[in-house]
Amino acid sequence: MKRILIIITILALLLSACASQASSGPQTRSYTLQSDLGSNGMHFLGVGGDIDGQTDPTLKANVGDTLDIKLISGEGVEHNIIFPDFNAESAHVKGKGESVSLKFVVDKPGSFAYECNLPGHKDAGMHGMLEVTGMAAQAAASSNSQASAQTVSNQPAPTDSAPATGGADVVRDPTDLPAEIGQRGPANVRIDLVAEEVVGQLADGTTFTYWTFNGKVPGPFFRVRLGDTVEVHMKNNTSSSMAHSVDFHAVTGPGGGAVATQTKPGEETMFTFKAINPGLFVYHCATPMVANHISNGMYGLILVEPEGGLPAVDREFYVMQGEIYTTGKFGDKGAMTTDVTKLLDEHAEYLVFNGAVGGLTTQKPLKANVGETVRIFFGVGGPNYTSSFHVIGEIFDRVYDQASLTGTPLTDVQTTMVPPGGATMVEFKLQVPGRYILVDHALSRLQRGLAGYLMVDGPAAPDIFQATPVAGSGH
Ligand SMILES: [Cu+2]
Repeated sequence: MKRILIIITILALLLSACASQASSGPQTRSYTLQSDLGSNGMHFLGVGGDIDGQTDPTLKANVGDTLDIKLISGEGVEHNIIFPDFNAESAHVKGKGESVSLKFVVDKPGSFAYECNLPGHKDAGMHGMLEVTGMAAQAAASSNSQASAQTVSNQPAPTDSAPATGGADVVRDPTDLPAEIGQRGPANVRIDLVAEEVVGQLADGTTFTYWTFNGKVPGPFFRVRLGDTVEVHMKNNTSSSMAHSVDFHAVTGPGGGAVATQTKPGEETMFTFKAINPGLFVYHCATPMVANHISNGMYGLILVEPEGGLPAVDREFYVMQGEIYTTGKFGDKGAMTTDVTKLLDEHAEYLVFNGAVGGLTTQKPLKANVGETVRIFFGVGGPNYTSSFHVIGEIFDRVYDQASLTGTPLTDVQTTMVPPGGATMVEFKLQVPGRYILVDHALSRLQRGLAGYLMVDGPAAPDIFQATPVAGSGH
């Protein structure tokens, strides 16, 4: 019995010796950070301990310590945390309250940055510093057995391998636009936008994760009148991974509304503006990285009719051009998302009218009849490419250059230039039946999906155009 007691005592002494040795050596430093989105941008907020309540707090450690970071999504926007100098990168948090952990050993002294590496989030403010004190050599001795970073997540791994077929139809029908306003006086008008992230059909066998206004690309066509007071409601779906917003080029005020409408998933914002300039204006999401939100599909047009409305035409169409920067190459099959490097290099894989390859050709072509005058409201979401808008086989009778509706239109124009974030309004009469093709006359883009059809029905007009050889013509 006595012998057993002695053994226990020796064991206890040994254990306590080990413990005291451990506390004087490398330690585990635990920090909790919570993502935060407010009017002053996106940030990491310290939770608990020395960093409680601090914005983008400076974290501290000694060489050889294990850093144990817990990242919580405070607002339901997708984030992660990375320490580039240590090749340490956490999984992504998505839903509000979700958390991920990141553990790694700091093996060198110095000042190092940490940040969220989702597109635009660092620029929006999500970055801070890690200060590591101590000697590099000591670190090498104490930590070379556990050099690599490990990540632990409480959520299932992202499934980017969704089936490529069966993506939602995101193509906005080119006839989906409200009737003219015409003669009424100024009024109060309410418009509603809902940010919806959807896996849509980009091309045959290829899907893409679109971010949309109201499920289609482009977003809804809005029609108001000069002098109207417009109440804009901006809702972001609960299932969204990102915050979204809207900047209307028709607005006179900060950010075109973008400052007032940074909207977290599951929330709604609003603002009002008075339409004091007539014209055809682009609107788009303006949440960092703005180019990413636009290229993913978040753009549309709003028409502010001048007093008395626009001249009467027989048909109106709504067409917008955009670029898509997919992870795979043009023509690759499968589920695609955005390649941010290609986006920053302005190297688009796809260019599309109304959201998808074939959207305005085989799926939803423009249709009209001989004798009718048609109007196309054409805008460029972009975010980067200027369009040389042209209809093969037609001449624009009138071009409201730069979508200026109050000046005298240009007449008899073949091709008109429309910059990103810009628009035009063109009108022309149809005399000859057949298929006309809408293009950007930078025709390499035709090979990357950029085409639309205008199908014109009606009697032939041989006095204007004759495709069959005439007897005696020598052909
Ligand atoms: Cu957005």
